[in-house]
Amino acid sequence: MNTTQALQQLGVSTDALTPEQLRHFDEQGYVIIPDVFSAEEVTDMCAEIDRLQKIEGQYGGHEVHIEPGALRLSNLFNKSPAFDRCLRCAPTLAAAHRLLGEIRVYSLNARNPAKGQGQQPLHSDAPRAYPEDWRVVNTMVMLDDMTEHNGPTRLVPGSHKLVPINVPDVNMAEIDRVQLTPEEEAIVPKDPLARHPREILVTGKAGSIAVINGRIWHGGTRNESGASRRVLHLAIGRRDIPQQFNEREHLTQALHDRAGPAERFLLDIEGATPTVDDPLAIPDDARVWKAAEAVVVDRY
Ligand SMILES: O=C(O)CCC(=O)C(=O)O
Ligand SMILES: [Fe+2]
Repeated sequence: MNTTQALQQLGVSTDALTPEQLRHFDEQGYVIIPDVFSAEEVTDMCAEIDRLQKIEGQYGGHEVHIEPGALRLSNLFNKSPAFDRCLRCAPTLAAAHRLLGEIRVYSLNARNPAKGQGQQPLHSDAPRAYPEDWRVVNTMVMLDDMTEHNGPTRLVPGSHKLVPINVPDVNMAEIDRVQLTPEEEAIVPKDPLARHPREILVTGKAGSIAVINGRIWHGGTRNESGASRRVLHLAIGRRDIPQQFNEREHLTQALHDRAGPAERFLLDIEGATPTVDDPLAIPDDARVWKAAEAVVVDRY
């Protein structure tokens, strides 16, 4: 199996994005697409998020990192079949295959900032070893309307071509520190929590998605209104980059049994033996979202 075959088997068309959408994604580093998931699909996924968040509470997200002020969940493919449909999210998979070549799931997380909270440092989700080292395509799947008031994602258009900043430590793979030249250092925001002069807010109706190049400078913002803002982060990685969440090591019998060949390929669980009885077991403590360090060098 390879990515082309897997996408074909899943009925995902590689021309799911129009030439105009592809151009926007290449040049601006993101594209917003309405009506990708139906109202029924959104309702189904929301019900599962609410159920899981009641169980996991403040430890939600512990498999990757927790974030005070925002409810998170991770390991969602193992926790509910409601999210299987994300493996057929055509715009994300088509954009990822085109940018990254051979791909697999990087992670599937959920995030919902609480009232008055949720401002994240402006960051990139992936580091780079060289300028065109594209590693991750991420997606904000909007399960509530995302408005200017309930903590929308902010991003800086075109910044995927700049040095990655404040990459979460869990995403660094083989890279110890992000290296940047003095010229690059000069453009790094001094206060990563502050509004960037060129940032825009990503908004859309429930069922819309925003597909982003994982290098784009982005982050969650403060939820001013307190209205629910459930978003899934469907992240797809280049197949040779370690997954943010290793699906093979966390495989449940249920996911193993229901996944077809193309889904097993995309999750990279082909031939894996399920070892986890209860994916909802809560640990005693969990790590908090943290950015990796950066270092200034003459050249890289
Ligand atoms: O949920 C959001 O708006 C963005 C979250 C994000 O970028 C992250 O947690 O890495
Ligand atoms: Fe992010």
